[in-house]
Amino acid sequence: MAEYTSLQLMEMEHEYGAHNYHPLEVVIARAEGVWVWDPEGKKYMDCLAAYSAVNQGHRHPRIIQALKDQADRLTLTSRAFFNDRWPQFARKLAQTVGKEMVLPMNTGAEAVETAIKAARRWGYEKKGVPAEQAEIIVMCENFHGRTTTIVSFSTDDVARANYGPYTPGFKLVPYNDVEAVRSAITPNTVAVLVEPIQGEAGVMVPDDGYLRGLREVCDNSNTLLICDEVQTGFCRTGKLFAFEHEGIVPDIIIMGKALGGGVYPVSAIAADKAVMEVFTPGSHGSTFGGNPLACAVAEASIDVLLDEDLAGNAQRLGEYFRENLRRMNSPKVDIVRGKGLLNAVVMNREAGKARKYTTALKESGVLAKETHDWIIRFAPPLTVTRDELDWALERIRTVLA
Ligand code: IF1
Repeated sequence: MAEYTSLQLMEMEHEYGAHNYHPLEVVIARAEGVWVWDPEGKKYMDCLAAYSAVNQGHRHPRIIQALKDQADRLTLTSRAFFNDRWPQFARKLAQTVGKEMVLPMNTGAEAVETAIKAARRWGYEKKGVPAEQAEIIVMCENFHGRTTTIVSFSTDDVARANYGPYTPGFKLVPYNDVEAVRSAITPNTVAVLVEPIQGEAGVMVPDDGYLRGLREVCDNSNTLLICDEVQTGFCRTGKLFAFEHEGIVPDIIIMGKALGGGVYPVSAIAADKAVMEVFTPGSHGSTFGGNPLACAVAEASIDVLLDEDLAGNAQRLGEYFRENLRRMNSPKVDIVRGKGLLNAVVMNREAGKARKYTTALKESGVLAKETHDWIIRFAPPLTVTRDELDWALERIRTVLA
């Protein structure tokens, strides 16, 4: 018997936990693969995967084993000393993503901040931008994290209001519009920061050619292209990274979430030496960045993605999932969109807000989350099988009928 009931736990959280979320009313107490259980033993399929941080499925045995083995040897040294795991992980990650070097952090926002610092310093020290004049072009409807600098360039007032004074040096342009970026470039532009698919905005997939267009604009203006792959990375969209769908390579890759295998916060940026060498001793860091436990977990996380071809699974089952959603011809659904297993359903205005449907889905055993009132995001772990997807589709069909 569980120590506390779901209701007791929700009330306890309400009493002692800051109300910075409005969670779906389900308490998760145990998880395995794509399945989670509440304290009363009710079973659900997790179709959020912690916003793509659980691509390998909950508690993947190889990742848990790596965590346990490393925990029995060494967990944290700080970077004041070398340790035996970070060099090996740095090499593995750099070679896996095809960049010369990597810099380890912990959360996605920290990796985004690291990329911003790298781009600004590169601008001053390599491009010759006058001091304090660096500009970074960012996209309307972006989501890159919650630090005060990052929310400074958010267009979502819920995430940004009353956190000023805001960090200057960012220029907003519409997403999916290459010309808007081209005309926003100035001699002081050091970088373009973009999500290959905008997750929080509601899985906004840009036109094919958008990233190629940005790559060309950046090449022609000696500007760095930075792709934030925190949510789209590590096989979620059917490729190791979403930028691969357009055959381009960004100058800086921002990684997080699934790099930690749903077990430990691990993030990083990857770049070639021409960019990474702006970081000199003492110019950036983090107590936990590159810690041995994170490295051991992240190595196993990468192995699982590649050995189980989770990109291939996401590609195949993503097509299957969208095809089945469209075939439902639900009168409540305007749009079905996505890439790989990062998908969203946009409800029409008559249908009513998405929260009603995510609650009904929860009652039927499918956990999905609404975003921006009208959109339901579906992003199960990439280890999901066709039978498990059919189980979810059956319930989605009933709720959306
Ligand atoms: C929340 C969604 C929100 C991200 C991209 C950086 C970060 C994220 C593209 C920062 C984080 C998470 C944060 C979490 C909910 C979720 C999210 F987009 F995934 F749905 F909020 F927009 N770049 N996204 O998606 O990484 O510091 O969180 O490790 O804040 O509510 P983080």
